[in-house]
Amino acid sequence: MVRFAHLADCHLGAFSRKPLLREYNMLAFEKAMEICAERKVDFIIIAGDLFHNPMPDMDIVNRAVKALMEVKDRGIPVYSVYGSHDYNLARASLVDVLESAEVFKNVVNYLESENSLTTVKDPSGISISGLGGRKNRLEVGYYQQMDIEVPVEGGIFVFHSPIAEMKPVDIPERNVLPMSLLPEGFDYYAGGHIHRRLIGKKGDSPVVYPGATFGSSYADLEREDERGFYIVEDLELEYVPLDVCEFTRISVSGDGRTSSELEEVLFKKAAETRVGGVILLRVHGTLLEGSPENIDFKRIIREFEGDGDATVFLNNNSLESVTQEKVRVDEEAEDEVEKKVLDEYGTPEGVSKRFPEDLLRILKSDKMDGETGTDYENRIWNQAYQLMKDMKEHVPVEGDKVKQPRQITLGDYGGGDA
Ligand SMILES: [Mn+2]
Repeated sequence: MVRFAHLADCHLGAFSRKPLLREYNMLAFEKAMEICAERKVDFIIIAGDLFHNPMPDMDIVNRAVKALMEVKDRGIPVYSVYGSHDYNLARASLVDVLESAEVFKNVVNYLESENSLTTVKDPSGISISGLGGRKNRLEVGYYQQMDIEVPVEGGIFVFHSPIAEMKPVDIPERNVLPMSLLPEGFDYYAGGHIHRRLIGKKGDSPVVYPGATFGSSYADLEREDERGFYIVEDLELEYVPLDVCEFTRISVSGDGRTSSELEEVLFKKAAETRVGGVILLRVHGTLLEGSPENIDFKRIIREFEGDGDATVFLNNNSLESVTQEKVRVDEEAEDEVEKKVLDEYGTPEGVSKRFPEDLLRILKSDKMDGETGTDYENRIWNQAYQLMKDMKEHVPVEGDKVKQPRQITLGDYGGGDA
């Protein structure tokens, strides 16, 4: 009897601007490690994105290492692969440091193993192989070239990629991995990257995404799914939920209300809502008068959060004012939509049509593999600044000067991708 735990997408350190959410996320992981110890699993697999970024804050590192060492000291090995968030091509990531310190074993590094998979043998006798994720799904190329010997003894294959046949339709992703590219012959495919719990099949073997242990975005938290991980005993799957806090979902419509009426409704709602945990506040609809900018959401959030045992996640993206001009767009491709919108709105007198296009192109450029959040933001800012400087006579200036480039530090980066 072999019993192992399969977790993925812990994203420790996520929600850096929301201390309470960051704490819940960490608590979920600590709880998972405690359960693994209590249940005396033979080993633990973490299928990528253990951390939200390659170099998390030291307090996060400290607690993660403590939790990992507790299971390790009980003789439970931990195997991991890189995720798309905690891998860094240019420099060592924390995952590398923890591997060097033997806190856990990073299962496979494809680049070093030259087109073939290496296998780790757990003391229980189970073989574990794996291939981590890369930014922008670069790992798909590795799967295409990889030479894989079918393991005689079966074993576990750990991966961190979206499988085409299993990917939920609402996750846009260009480079998905067809199931056929997963190497054949394993008994269990331990997936990560998709933050939802999904089970598929390759031949007779389960292909499993346990989902995120807590989540790392508004969309993750808004889903009413359970969060947790799997304990697998002789290929029988048992889902272990991780409940660390209450979730309260509040939806308020602006339909038929003015901005000040809606603001009043929200303050009243905040005054009568006395819950701890996560409050997911969705404000939507079309205002009769006034605009969303007239509403003091910051104060409303503070009002909801009260003494600090609740944390509010606000989504007011679909709140509109009736006077807001709407551009109807039927095109589907992103660049066609942009072109249509720019054509319809036009640019202000004296501003070249190319200005918004160029600015959009700069703002859309992806973070490069190995680029830190700070470097990325500074690069984008400096390019945008240069463009604005070139168009100085057409853009708002302070006095006679264009605002200078600034140094920015960014906590959460990596955006909304899983
Ligand atoms: Mn993830």
